[in-house]
Order: sequence, then structure tokens, then C-alpha cells
Amino acid sequence: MARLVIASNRTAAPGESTAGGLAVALREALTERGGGLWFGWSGETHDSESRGVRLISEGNIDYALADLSEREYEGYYLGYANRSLWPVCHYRIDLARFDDEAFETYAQVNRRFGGLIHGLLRPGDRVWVHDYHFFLLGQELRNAGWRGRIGFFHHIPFPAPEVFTALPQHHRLARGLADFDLLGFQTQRDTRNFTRYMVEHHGAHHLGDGRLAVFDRTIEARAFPIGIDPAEIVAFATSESGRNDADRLSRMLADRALVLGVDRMDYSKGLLQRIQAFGSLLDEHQDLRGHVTFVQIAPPSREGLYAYQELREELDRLSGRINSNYSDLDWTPIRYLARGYPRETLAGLYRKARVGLVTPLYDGMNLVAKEYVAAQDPEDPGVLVLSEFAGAAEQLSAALIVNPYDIPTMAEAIHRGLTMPLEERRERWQELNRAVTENDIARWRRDFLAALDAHPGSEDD
Ligand code: GDG
Repeated sequence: MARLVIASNRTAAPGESTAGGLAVALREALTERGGGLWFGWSGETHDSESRGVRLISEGNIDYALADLSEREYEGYYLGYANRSLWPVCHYRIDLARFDDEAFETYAQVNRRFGGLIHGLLRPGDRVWVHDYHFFLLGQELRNAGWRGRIGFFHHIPFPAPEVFTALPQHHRLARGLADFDLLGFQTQRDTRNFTRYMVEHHGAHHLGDGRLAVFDRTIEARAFPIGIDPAEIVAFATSESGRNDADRLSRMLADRALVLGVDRMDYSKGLLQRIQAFGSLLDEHQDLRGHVTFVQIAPPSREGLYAYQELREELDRLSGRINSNYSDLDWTPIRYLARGYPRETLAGLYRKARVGLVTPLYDGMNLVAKEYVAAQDPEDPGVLVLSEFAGAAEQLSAALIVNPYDIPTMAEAIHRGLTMPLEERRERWQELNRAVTENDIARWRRDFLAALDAHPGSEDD
């Protein structure tokens, strides 16, 4: 079997603190293929321009880690990836900054990383590149001389062409993307957007079965909805530490119902609208006051960017205002925790929550929605309230689907979740759990790699 070589901005190298669900999945993909190579940024930055990679091996996986200079970190990571591509892909052109210098640094890092990876490749390798940090990596691997297959998976939304074309450099990005052989997206929606963009702006021709002829190449664009490992989440939820932490929270809640949100602190996640909806629920349903508590876990991310600092201030202000209006001697309606917790704790809390609120304004997939479903007690499951703009809504239609901008309707959905009869909760949960289990993480990586293996070979294969 061909060796698998993965490139993603961060890796799950030994000692990495960022290892989450996706990192675990990619590590398993490598293990399943009998090992392989995983390239990514080490997380280190230096004053001077750094070169070369550090190699670490664990089991049958080799990690190749490259540092960034401060200038590269500013331009490639904070600048173009997170201040241009992330907001545009999440329909927030208003928050995007278009800075040519940042783009050039992004392109240079893709070039430097492409050269580093190329030096590590062997004939016949399968290369799998991940996410918006590396739109140009396939092209740079081609420039370095690589003719073998390269797959790309886009973890975040691909917006409508009318929005993507706001990026002044979109032509260069498109040319870069066309050097991948297989492009995977989270949803049919994203795949359609990408395909329409390539047809309308770059003259692509449909060849059938998701294949497109564009820029003298044949590429394939398909949806591969990412999933989770449901058995792992069940094990976490029922583990000793998962149960202990859920019990700690139960003591604080007394017998009040728990409404729960878990999100990286990001403007795409709809946190402000969600808190407003909970406030509106308390405005409209006096009987719930003192009987329901909303816990929002929101580990801060990308704190170096102004939009994220501003979001944090607004969240502090809004939750403070609702709490000061409604708190009583023995009850605080909103517990907003701006910190991370171990995965066992999160799973224990998911299982305890009567309502799981997953209401992003826009999201690629949203793994929290799937984790919430997997963690439930089948005999007494909670209710998932899910945004129609999360990729997960394509698969989880048995959730209470809401428009995250429609605050009163979202408040009513929370109310419906809190008062839903057991039988309806069970029926909905069974359907949701079937979707989560059938489309798990193992299926995602196997389907993607099988499609990459099946792609008409290139000359090095
Ligand atoms: C991107 C796309 C796509 C959250 N808080 C803590 C913690 N988490 C974990 C969750 C979940 C993961 O982080 C978040 O995944 P999401 O999918 O919800 O969101 P993004 O981080 O924006 O992920 C998204 C995903 O990539 C995968 O393709 O679904 O659309 O935006 O697993 O449980 N983990 C720990 N402590 C926390 O406090 N350990």
C-alpha cells in the first residue's frame, strides 16, 4: 500500500497540546496505512528566518516539523489565513483584511513548505493536504517536480463564488487549487459552490462524476462529510473523570435543567446570538427563571487578532448584562467559561445537558454537534438545537433546526427542547445517532483515500 504523507498546519506530534478529534483521526489514518509521514508547523516562531525540518518518530509515524519566523507567522498564519481566508469562507467579508504583503508571505510559506515536503517524498507516496492554510501547497509540490497524486480536504465552508471572488488573489488561489487531483469538501453545498466557481470564473468543463477539466488538468471535487469516533465519545462520557466532572456541575445546578454550548471562541460560532436567544427565553418564559442554567464553554482562540478580542469583550458584556438582570441569590442563569476542558469533561457535560446548542452563523461541519449526539444516554437523551448553516445540518435533520439570526425562534426551539416528551426525544436521537454512527471518522478517511487511490494515476505512480 502506498505510503501516506499528510500536511496540515498543526500536527499531533508527541507533546503537542493541540491534539483534538481531527488530530486523532489523522493519526489513525496514518496508523491504518501502516504508518507514514506527517508534516506541519511546529508551533514555534523565531525572530530570524528559519529553514529545515525537525524529524520525530513515534510508532510507525514520522513527524516533520517546521518552524515559522515571526514575519511568516504574522503574514501567513494571522494575516492571510486567518484575517482574509477564514472570514471570507465564513461569509464575513466585513471582517476580512486584504493585504498583498500578507498574501505574498502566505505564498512564500506554501513554497518553502512545498520544497521541504518534496525533499521527504518517495515515488508512489499519496499526499493528503489539509485546509485553507495550504491552498497553494499542491502547486508548489508540482513546481518542485512532484507528479504523484495529491488530495486536498477543505475543513471550512467554501462560499458562494460571489463571495470568494472578493479575495483579490482568488485567481492565484484557483490556479493553485487546480494542482490537486482530488478536492474534498464537507458538504454538497460547498462542493457545488466550488464547482460553480471553477465553471463560472475559470471556464471549467464538467466531465461527469464530479470531475472537472480546468487549467489543462482533470480534477475531481466531491463531498466527504467529516465525522467523529462515537465509541470514543461514549467511553469519555461514561469514564470516571467524565462522570465526576458532570457530578461537580450537577451539584452547582441542583435540579435545574442544563443548556450547553461548547465552541472555540470564534465569531463564526454565533455565540452572541445564542446568548441573546437564552436571554429572550427568560424574558418570555417567566416560569423557567430559576429552573434552567446555560453553560457556555468557549476556549479563546486566535487572541492576536482584533476581531477575536472584540468578540470576547462583547461576550463578557452581554452575558454580564443578562446575569445582572436575572440572577438570584442561589441562581446564575449563564455560566460562561472562557477556558478549555479535557475531552472527558466535555463528553460528561454533553451527556448531562438537556439541550445542546450548536448554532453557528456558518460552519464547515461542526464536530461538537456530532459529539453531543454520541454522548447521550439512549434511555434519556437530550435535544440538539442545530443551525441550518452548520454543515452538520445536511446529515442531522432530526435535530431542531434553527436560523441562528432569528433570536425569538431560537429561544422557542430551546423551550421546545426543554419541554419535549421523552418519546419524541428518543425517536429524534435514534435517527441522529444513526447518522453520526454511519458517517463516522473511519468512513471519512477511508472514502477519501479510496477516491484518491482510484484517481487516474500520475506518472510517478
Ligand atoms: C474546523 C471547522 C469542522 C472544543 N472545546 C474544547 C475542545 N473542543 C473540541 C470539540 C471538537 C473540536 O474542538 C471543535 O471542532 P468543530 O468542528 O466544532 O469546530 P472548529 O474548531 O472550528 O473546526 C469545522 C472541523 O474543522 C473538522 O473538519 O467541523 O467546521 O471550523 O472536537 O470537542 N477540545 C478540548 N477542550 C476544549 O475545551 N480538548
